[in-house]
Amino acid sequence: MHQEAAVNIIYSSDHLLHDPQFEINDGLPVDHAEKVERAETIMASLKVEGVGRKVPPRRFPLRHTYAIHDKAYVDFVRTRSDQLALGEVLYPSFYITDTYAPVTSGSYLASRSAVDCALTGASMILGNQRTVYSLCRPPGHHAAHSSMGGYCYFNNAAIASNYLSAHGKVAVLDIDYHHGNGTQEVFYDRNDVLYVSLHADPDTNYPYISGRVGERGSGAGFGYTYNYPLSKNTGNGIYLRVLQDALEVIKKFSPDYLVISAGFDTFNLDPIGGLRLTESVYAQCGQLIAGLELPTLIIQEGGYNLEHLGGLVVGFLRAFDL
Ligand code: SP5
Ligand code: ZN
Repeated sequence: MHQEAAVNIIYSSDHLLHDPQFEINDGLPVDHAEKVERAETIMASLKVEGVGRKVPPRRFPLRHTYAIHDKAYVDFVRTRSDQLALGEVLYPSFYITDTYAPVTSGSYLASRSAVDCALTGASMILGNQRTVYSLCRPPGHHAAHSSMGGYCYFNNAAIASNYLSAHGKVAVLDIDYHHGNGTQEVFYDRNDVLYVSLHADPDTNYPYISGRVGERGSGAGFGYTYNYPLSKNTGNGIYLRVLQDALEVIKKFSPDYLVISAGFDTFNLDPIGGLRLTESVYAQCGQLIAGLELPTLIIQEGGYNLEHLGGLVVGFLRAFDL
C-alpha cells in the first residue's frame, strides 16, 4: 500500500510564552535573536507553500526529560520561571554556561512544550511515519545535562534521540551553525547514538568550548562523535562536500533512525552566523539527507533571519515531502 508521505509538522503555540527581549553580549544587553516570530514565520511559509500537515504535540511524562537532564536542573527552570511575573527576566548565576539564555515567566512551559513536540515527533517515527518536523522553540542543542545556554533550556533533540534509542540505533546529524555542545556531551560515552556535527569553527565562534575534530567520544563512545568545523568563508560547494562525508559516516553506522538538529543560521544573511551558504543549498542538503532513506525526525534549532527563515525551512523540508 502507498505510504502517506507528507511531512508531519509538530507545532504548539505554547512557544509564544517564551519571549525574551534581551541577551547579554559582552556585558551589554542587545536585542534577543531567538524571537517568537521565528516559529510564526516558519509556520506561515509552510502553509503558503502547502508543505506538510500540522499536528499538535501530546503531553509526555517528565521521565523522558530526566533521562537527559538532572532533575534538580529541570526543577530549577520550572520554579524560577513560575516565580517570575510576565515580562520579568532572570539571568541565573548557576546552571548556565553563558549569558544568552535568560529565564522568563514562560520559559519552562514553552521549553516543556518544545520537548513534547520533539517526543511527539519521535513517537510518530516509531509509528512508521517516514519524516516528521518538530518545530521546537526554544531550541535545544546547547542545553547539557545540567545547564542552559545559547538560547536553549532543554535538549529537544537529545531527549527525542534517547527515546528512539530504546528501539534501535540513532544517528544525530547537527547542521546548525553552532556546535551542539549539549547534545555531544549527553551522548559522548555512548555507542548506540552517533553524533555528527557540521558547524562554524569554535576557535572563533560560539560555543567556543567544543566542536573540534579531536573530540571523538570517550570510553565505549569513542569513535561515535564526529566534528566538522568549517572555516569562515565556507560556501555551498565546500559545505555540500563536507555534508557528503558526514553522510558516509552515518551510512557506515547503519542507524535505524536519523535525527536532524536543523539550524538555518548557516545562511549567508543570518544576523548571527558567518558562513556563506545561499538559499538553494538547503534544498540540496535536504535531498542528500533524504537520500539516506531513513526514518527521519527533523528538530528545529537556530536560524535568525526572519525575512528568509521560512523559505529556507520550506526548501529543506520539500525534499522529504514527496
Ligand atoms: C540555537 C542557537 O543557534 N544558539 C546560538 C546561540 C549563540 N549565541 C551567541 C551569539 C553571540 C553573537 N555575537 C555576535 C554579535 C554581533 N554583533
Ligand atoms: Zn545556532
